Amino acid sequence: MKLTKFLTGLLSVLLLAFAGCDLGEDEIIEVPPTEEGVLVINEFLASNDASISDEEGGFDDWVELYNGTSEAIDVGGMYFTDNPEDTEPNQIPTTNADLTTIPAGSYLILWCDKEPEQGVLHINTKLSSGGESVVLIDTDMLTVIDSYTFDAQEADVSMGRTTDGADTWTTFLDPTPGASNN
Ligand SMILES: [Ca+2]
Ligand SMILES: [Ca+2]
Repeated sequence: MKLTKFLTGLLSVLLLAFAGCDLGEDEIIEVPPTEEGVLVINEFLASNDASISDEEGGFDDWVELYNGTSEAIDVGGMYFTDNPEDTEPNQIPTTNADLTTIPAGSYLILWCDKEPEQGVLHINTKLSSGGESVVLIDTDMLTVIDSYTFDAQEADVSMGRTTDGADTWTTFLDPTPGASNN
């Protein structure tokens, strides 16, 4: 009786193992792995001599955000700082959602010019070409959405992700503010 039970159990395990193998192969074919998109700091220029200028004609430092998700994201109410230890990061205003909303798969330029009077996309801090950090914090003022720490930067040479949203960073002699890094 016990032996029969053991053999039945063994058979079940073996059958399940084979079934599992088949199921695994089917899963790989039927459901290809998908990478969930994210909101990231995608590129920045910490020393702007002649890259692009803002609407006031200022060649200011800029940070490019990329919305890799399938939904629009309003960054109004989120925070940006150049210092991960900052206890008073700059809040992106919530007063103009048209300007602060990034469509799915699109880009947004934040100007780091210490000229917040120029509009909701102008952050009250500049980037240091000597090296520091770029940090995007969620509306709770706690959750770091993305951050990157960089060394000394050359004028008009940006740093960005090798492809939009990728984990690896590189320098770009031809910056692509507001457009794909590819
Ligand atoms: Ca400006
Ligand atoms: Ca870009």
